[in-house]
Amino acid sequence: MISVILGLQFGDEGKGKITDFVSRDYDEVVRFNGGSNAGHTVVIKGEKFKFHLVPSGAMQSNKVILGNGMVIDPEELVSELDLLKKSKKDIEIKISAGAHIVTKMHKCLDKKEEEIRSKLNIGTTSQGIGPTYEDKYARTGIRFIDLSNPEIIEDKIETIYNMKKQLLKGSIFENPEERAKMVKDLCGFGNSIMQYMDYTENVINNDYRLGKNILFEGAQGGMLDIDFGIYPFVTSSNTLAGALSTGSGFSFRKVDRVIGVFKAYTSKVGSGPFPSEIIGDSTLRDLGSEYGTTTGRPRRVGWLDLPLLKYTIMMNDVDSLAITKVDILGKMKTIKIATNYTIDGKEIDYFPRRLEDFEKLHVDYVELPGWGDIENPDDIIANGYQALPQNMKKYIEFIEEKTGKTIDIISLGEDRRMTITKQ
Ligand code: 2SA
Ligand code: GDP
Ligand code: MG
Repeated sequence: MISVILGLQFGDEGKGKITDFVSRDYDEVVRFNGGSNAGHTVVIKGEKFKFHLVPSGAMQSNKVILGNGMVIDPEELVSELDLLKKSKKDIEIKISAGAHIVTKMHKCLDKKEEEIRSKLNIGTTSQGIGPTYEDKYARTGIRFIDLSNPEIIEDKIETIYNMKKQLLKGSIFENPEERAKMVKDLCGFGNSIMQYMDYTENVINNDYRLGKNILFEGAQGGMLDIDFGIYPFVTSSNTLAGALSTGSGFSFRKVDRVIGVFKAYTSKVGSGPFPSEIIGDSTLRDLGSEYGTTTGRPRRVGWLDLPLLKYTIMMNDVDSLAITKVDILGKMKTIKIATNYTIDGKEIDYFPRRLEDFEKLHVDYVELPGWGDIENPDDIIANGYQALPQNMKKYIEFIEEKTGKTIDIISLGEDRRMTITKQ
C-alpha cells in the first residue's frame, strides 16, 4: 500500500497525530516538503513528541526518509535526531543528497524580507524557509551532499551573501569571520549527519519494488500551497499531493490512497484572508490550546469552512478523510459551519484568487448543536462509531454528505489511543 497524508486547511490540522496513528501499517514514512516551519505533535501514553524535520511516523515505522523537496536546518536536525534516538533505538534514517540546507544567514534573510514586505507581511515562522527555497530556485542553494565539501559550502555562502548583500546590511554576516564561522559550523554538522545521506529516490523506488508499504507525509496544509494557497500568504513549497513526486523522486502513478486530515474547526497562523474566522471571541482558541508548535504564536481560529475543504479535497484528490479535535469543538454550545461563499449576492463555484475578492466575500453558515464533553472515552474506544454522541455523528455525517467523502478516522483527543476508525 502506498499512501499520502496531507493537511487540508492552513496547517496544524493534527497531521502529526494522524500520521503517527496510521504509520503502524507502513514500513517507511517519507517527508517531501517544507522544513522546520512544520511543528507536528504526537502524544503517546501522555508523553509528548514534537517533530519538525523528522517524519511524524517515526515512533511506529522503522524507517524514515527526508526527501529532496525538504529544506533542512542541520542544527535543528542534529538535536531532533538526538532526541529521537533516545526514545527509539532501532530506526533507519535516510536523508536525500538533494535536500537543501537552511543556514543562519537564511533565517536572518527571512526576518529582513518580512520587515521589507510591510503591508503584505506574511507572518512567517522565521525558520529561513522562504530564502532557502529562493536560493534553490536561483540555483545557488547549498544541498545536503555539499556538507561534505568545505570548499563548495564556502563558495556558495559567498555567492548567496553577494547576491543578498543589500538585505544583509547591518547584520553580523557582513563580517567575513562570521561567514567563515558559519562554513565551519556547517561542516561540523555535516560530519555528524553525513552518515544518513543517500540517493533516496533509489531507496524509495527499491523499497517499492520489494513490496514495502510506504507513507508519504505532507507538511503544512493545502491552503498554504505556493501555487494554490491564498498567495502571497503561503509557504514556499507545494503542499498538495502532487508535490510528493518532485519532492521524493517517486511517481504519483503508484499512489493507492490519499488521506486528507482536517480539524473540526479551522485555525491559521500568520496573516492573510481567513473567510470563516471568528473575530473578537477567543473561546475556541482557549479550548483548543491553539498556539504554534514551532513559534508558540497564538493561532487565529474560525469555523469549519466547507468551500475551502472541498477545494483542497479536489486539489489533492482525497480518498479518505480524518477529522481531529472533535472533542474540542463539541464544547461549544452552538457550532457553525461555513457552507458557501457569495460575492455581490451570487454564489461562487471557485476558490477566490484575487485578494480583493476576499474583502467582498460573504460567507453563509448553518448552525448545529454541540455535544458537550466526552464523558465515556473508554466506551467509545471499545465500541467505536456507534458509541459517539448523536450530535457529533450528525456533525460528521453533515460533512460527509457535503464533501461526498467518508470520514474514516475520528480523533477525540491528543493521545494516540483517543482515535477511532469507522470500519
Ligand atoms: P514560512 O515560515 O515561510 O513557511 O511561513 C509562511 C506561511 O506559512 C505558515 N506556516 C504555518 N502555519 C501553521 N503551522 C505551521 N507550523 C507551525 C505549527 C507554526 C508555528 O505547527 O504550529 O509554530 O507557529 C506553519 N508553518 C508555516 C506561516 O504561518 C505563514 O503564514
Ligand atoms: P500538525 O502540524 O498538523 O501536526 O498539528 P500540530 O501538532 O501543530 O497541532 C495540533 C495540536 O492538536 C497538537 O497539540 C495535537 O497534540 C493536538 N491534537 C491533535 N488531534 C487532537 C484531537 O483530536 N483532540 C485534541 N484535543 N487535541 C488534538
Ligand atoms: Mg503544526
